[in-house]
Amino acid sequence: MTSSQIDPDNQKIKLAILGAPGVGKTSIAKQFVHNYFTEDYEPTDQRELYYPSIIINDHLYDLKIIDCPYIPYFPVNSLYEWTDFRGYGLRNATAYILVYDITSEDSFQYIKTLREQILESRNMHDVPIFVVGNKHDLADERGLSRREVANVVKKQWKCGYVECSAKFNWHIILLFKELMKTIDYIDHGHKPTSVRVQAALRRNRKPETLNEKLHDQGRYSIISTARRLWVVISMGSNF
Ligand SMILES: Nc1nc2c(ncn2[C@@H]2O[C@H](COP(=O)(O)OP(=O)(O)OP(=O)(O)O)[C@@H](O)[C@H]2O)c(=O)[nH]1
Ligand SMILES: [Mg+2]
Repeated sequence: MTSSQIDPDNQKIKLAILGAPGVGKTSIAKQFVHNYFTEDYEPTDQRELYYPSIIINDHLYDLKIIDCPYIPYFPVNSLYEWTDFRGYGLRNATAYILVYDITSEDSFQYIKTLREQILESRNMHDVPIFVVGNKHDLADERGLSRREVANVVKKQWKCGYVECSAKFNWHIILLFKELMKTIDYIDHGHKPTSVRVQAALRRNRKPETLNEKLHDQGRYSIISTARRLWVVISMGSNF
């Protein structure tokens, strides 16, 4: 597949960002979508939605990122989802990003419980959970050791694990890239060898080529790139 043959049937992906209060959920979403960070803390009181699009492995995905306010528990059934607006739309997410603050052990305990509630509440077949340790810039004040957490998350939970700093925009793109790789793998499986070879041959291609193609369609403009992950703003995407 070449850049001019990007799959026109964009996949709709709903990502829910969950975690204890103040761990940096909003900061991660805003840094990813708008390259914006502030030290000021304004607790999120109702869910915020972001609509970036992403190209990975020549597949175009329209994302709906749900930045959730703190929820005391995951909505165990659709009745709970409807009665508490904070948890609305969470039960059918395509993937979950569970954020904790590496300086707060309590915030890890929170996502531990939340993960159990998610697993008990819905069918999680092919629904990835990604655990994110935010505020890496404060690693001197770390609570649990990285090895301890990575061991639990990767080996026991079989989940992806990334540490990042929304403050310094460190590993934010990486986090979404790793998650989208997982989702792309679930959707498309392994690429056929011939496509992989073509992809390798194209690695030197200038980013502008794809940007221009998308611009020609009048729908997208690229705001950020990192190796094979392309983050684009989708004009008027709504789902
Ligand atoms: N040092 C540091 N501070 C951060 C980082 N990310 C977020 N913060 C700060 O942590 C505070 C909370 O960040 P938010 O993004 O609002 O946290 P939240 O998880 O959305 O909080 P709620 O909406 O209340 O659940 C703010 O003061 C941010 O500036 C980071 O990577 N490093
Ligand atoms: Mg918030």
